[in-house]
Amino acid sequence: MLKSFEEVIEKAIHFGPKRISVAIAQAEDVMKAIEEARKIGLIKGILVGNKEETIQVCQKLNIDPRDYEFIDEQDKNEAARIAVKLVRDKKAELLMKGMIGTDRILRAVLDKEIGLRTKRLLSHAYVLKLKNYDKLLTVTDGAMNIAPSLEQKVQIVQNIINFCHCLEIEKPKIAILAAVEVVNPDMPACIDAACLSKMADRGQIEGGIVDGPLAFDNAISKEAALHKGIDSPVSGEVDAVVVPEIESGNIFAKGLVYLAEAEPAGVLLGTTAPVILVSRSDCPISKVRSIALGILMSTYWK
Ligand code: COD
Repeated sequence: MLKSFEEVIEKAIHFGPKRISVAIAQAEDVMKAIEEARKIGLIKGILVGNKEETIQVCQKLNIDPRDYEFIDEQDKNEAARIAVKLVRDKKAELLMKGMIGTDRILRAVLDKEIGLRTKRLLSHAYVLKLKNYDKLLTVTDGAMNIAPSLEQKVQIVQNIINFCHCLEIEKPKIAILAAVEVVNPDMPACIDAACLSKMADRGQIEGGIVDGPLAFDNAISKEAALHKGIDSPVSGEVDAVVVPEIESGNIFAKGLVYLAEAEPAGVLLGTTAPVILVSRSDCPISKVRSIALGILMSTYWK
């Protein structure tokens, strides 16, 4: 099991360098990340966007533009489509969101003609390293699916189990979060959580141990769970938490980053090739970590 981003990066370096297409690279934090990833042998970059501005950023950061391939496109939507198509046409192995809104890049990824769709639901993994938790904790889905149905949650859970396998977690422990741990019929998140848990018991979701509904305290702390008389196979050892909808996941993950100094990374799951999807405000190193996760996915994802 890979328990830290250092281990993830170390492992990913063995499979690099991979070709990555970057949608809108003309931003300092994007180029800092790309250059760092290139230097440590993770990637070779194809930079799509405003070439002149990207070269200016490179010069400011003492980056040699000759180390990169450029595709000049001023329009952001068109640049996103070109970056996606490069992956679709196998001219790049990974896609990275640069200085562009999440919804714009997602629309290009979802495009029926040039996109990276598969038969699966696409979902997002927000991977966090916390100071007081001894392994990586992944939150899903706080960035793509706005209000998933039960059917979509089944796929979100299956995606996150498959993602955990890429981190060499043999039987990942997945907590389905709600506000309480009993099934309250007035709380739809509880009902979905109970269904998902039972579906995993019956083999309708495979490859992990799934339990819910669990309030976050009982998911993350065995002690808290036992205190409430809950004997859960995932309590205190969760690899991933599944949140009810996008707002709770997004607020929760960003709350941990800004208030608890969690180190973040983010990738999209269920695409034909890995998509690095981090917040524009995330620091360059979080983008390098995300690229490393993407490389592991391009090697291990099933
Ligand atoms: N997986 C697979 N296919 C999908 C998915 C998905 N998760 N979502 C939509 N599709 C398919 C649909 O079946 C349809 O064929 C096509 O894509 C368009 O679907 P719509 O009309 O629902 O898609 P859009 O373009 O209106 O919205 C898709 C977005 C991903 C843009 C939308 O869901 C969205 O804005 N999500 C939140 C993104 C965001 O702002 N995140 C911020 C966090 S940083």
